[in-house]
This record gives sequence, structure tokens and C-alpha cells, in this order.
Amino acid sequence: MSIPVAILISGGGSNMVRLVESMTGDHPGRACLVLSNDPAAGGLQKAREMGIATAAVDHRAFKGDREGFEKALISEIDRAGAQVICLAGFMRILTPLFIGHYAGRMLNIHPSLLPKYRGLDTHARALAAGDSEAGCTVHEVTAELDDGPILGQAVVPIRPGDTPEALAARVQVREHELYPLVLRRFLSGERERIFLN
Ligand code: NHR
Ligand code: GAR
Repeated sequence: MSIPVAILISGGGSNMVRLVESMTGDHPGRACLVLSNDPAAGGLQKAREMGIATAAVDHRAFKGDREGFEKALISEIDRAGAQVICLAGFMRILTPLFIGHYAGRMLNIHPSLLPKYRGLDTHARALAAGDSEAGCTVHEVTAELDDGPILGQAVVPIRPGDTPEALAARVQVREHELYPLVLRRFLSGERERIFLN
């Protein structure tokens, strides 16, 4: 029996597509839901085209009520029977209400070499600091933002003249390798960190 996985997105969903595509054959997981806080997220259409169930819970309908928003997310996730959750470009900070529901069963991909550059605008911050390398991290999601146990990282060189957009595109290539690899290991019970150079 494979483990049902829900993937949460806010945007184009390129990481989501790679995760869905990876969960075939003898993979321990299968994608059971793609869920977005933005009904217009491009990734929802891509998921539908791959035959995956989708849902949207528009956070703007819950202005000033994060818990109401999260209860609606939880209802969709549990209805789909998801056991594990992957955040893949999901842009809403989650409160302890949501985190407590899925403790130890939730992953995120973050576009920096954590613990450097938690939060947003990671590529611009790495360039402003004069760093010579950047990268991405898959970590377990805990109540503290971008702070959970690190499961995998991939390093990417920073080149002279890099812009945040150019760097983001170079990092994304590695995100697409790292996230499926870490998810497969995670679902197999493997918690040792993996590094891609
Ligand atoms: N929630 C918890 N509790 N812990 C984490 O580690 C989380 C999380 C929710 C999302 C992804 C994340 C990232 O990889 C993530 C990790 C959004 C923001 C943010 O500031 C920060 C980090 C991440 C995602 N969001 C604004 C908010 O008010 C909205 C920004 C926007 O809509 O553009 O939620 O970096
Ligand atoms: C990814 O690069 C991911 O690392 C980043 O958003 C992008 C989503 O792209 N995540 C964050 O910035 C989280 N704050 P995608 O929708 O094409 O996967």
C-alpha cells in the first residue's frame, strides 16, 4: 500500500509536477491531492492535466482568520486521506494549529542553504551578502519558520553578474532533483541528511 501525499502550492507548481511524476511504480508514495491557497495558481491546471485531484482554499476569504483558513485546509487534506504533506512553493505561514495536525509528516523546499536566509527574498539576500554559493534545502516543517530538521541540501554556484532571477532559475534545476529524492527517502523512513554538490 502506498502512502497518500498532499502537495500544497501557491504558484506555478514546477516542484509539484516533479513530485507527482516521481510517485509511480515501486515508489512508496502516491499523490492524492494538490491544494492551493490561490484558485488561480498555475499549478492547479498542471495537476488536473496529470489526473490528480485538486482543491483551492482562497486565503483572502479568511482575512484576519488564519485559523479558519487552516481548518478549511485541514478539511480538504483529511478528506483526501493524505498522510504526508509537501509544501512546494506554498506561501502562507502556518500556525501551530495546522502544524500540530501533521507533526513529523510535513516537508518544505526552501530556496537557500538553511540555516542561512530563512523567510523570503533568499536569492537577493545571498547576492547582497556577496556569497559565492547558494542552494536549496528540504526540511521538516515545524512551528518555527524554516527551522525544522534538515533532510537534504543541494549547492549551486553564484556567478559574477548574477541577478536574483538568474540565480533562482539555477537553484530550481536542483530543487527538481532534490525534492523527489528526499521525499522517496522520507517515505522509506530514512532521516539522514543528503547533500548534492
Ligand atoms: N509554516 C511554518 N510554521 N513553518 C515553516 O517552516 C513554513 C511555514 C509555511 C510556509 C514555506 C516558506 C519558505 O520556504 C513555509 C515554511 C511564506 C512565508 C511568508 O512570509 C515565509 C516562508 C515560507 C512561505 N508568507 C507571508 C505570510 O504572511 C505571505 C507572503 C506572500 O503571500 O507572498 O504568510 O520560505
Ligand atoms: C520554489 O523555488 C521554492 O523553493 C520557492 O518557491 C518556488 C516555487 O516554484 N519557495 C519559497 O519561496 C517558499 N517561501 P514552483 O511553484 O515552480 O515549484
